[in-house]
Amino acid sequence: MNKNEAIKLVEPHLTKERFEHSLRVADTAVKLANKYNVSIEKTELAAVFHDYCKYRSLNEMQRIIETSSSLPKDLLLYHHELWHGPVAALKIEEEFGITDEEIKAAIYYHTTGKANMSKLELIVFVADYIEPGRSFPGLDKVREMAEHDLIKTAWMVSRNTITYLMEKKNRIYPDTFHAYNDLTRLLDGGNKFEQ
Ligand code: DGI
Ligand code: FE
Ligand code: FE
Repeated sequence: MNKNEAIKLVEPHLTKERFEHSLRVADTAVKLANKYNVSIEKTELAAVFHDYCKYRSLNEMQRIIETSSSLPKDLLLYHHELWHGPVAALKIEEEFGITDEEIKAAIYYHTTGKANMSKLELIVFVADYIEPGRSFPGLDKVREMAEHDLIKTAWMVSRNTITYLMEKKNRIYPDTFHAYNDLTRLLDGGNKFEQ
């Protein structure tokens, strides 16, 4: 499947704003893929499909998580905002036959991140946050870092998201913390006490 075919499949499922966000994430992700030597074709598909299930009903997503043998049930204990990535990773295989594990993982983890992210996972995680339609506090610095260091950029995204969630007194999914801890370890060089 190529980017244009993916776009045609995604568009009817999203609002105009969300669809345009997805296209901007794809453009941003492709720039990062060029800079950091990642497959452009995989990046395009992962980015175009990343929010494919954003507007599935909560009932449907809940049912999919409950009945799937591969999705962790603890997702249901956390905010439903965390469900659309894992559900989309499953659905694009089921509905469109996309079996590529790297693409599916980048979609699956785009909201939370996780430990040991691949370059493709990092790129979708970062592009979703820095695409030109976003305006978060401190975003200029994150965009600037994306020109230089993918790990440091993902670390900033992870830190900003956790800080924001804590300020709102939201609960934080373990993978969200795992991403932060792992990226911090990579930046540390692992040379502090084993933490
Ligand atoms: O789908 P998008 O709006 O493009 O962006 P997204 O999928 O990255 O994130 C959706 C929201 O999820 C965003 O406001 C941050 C939030 N989020 C990320 N990690 C966690 C989380 N929300 C909760 N409650 N817990 C988390 O661990
Ligand atoms: Fe999303
Ligand atoms: Fe998104």
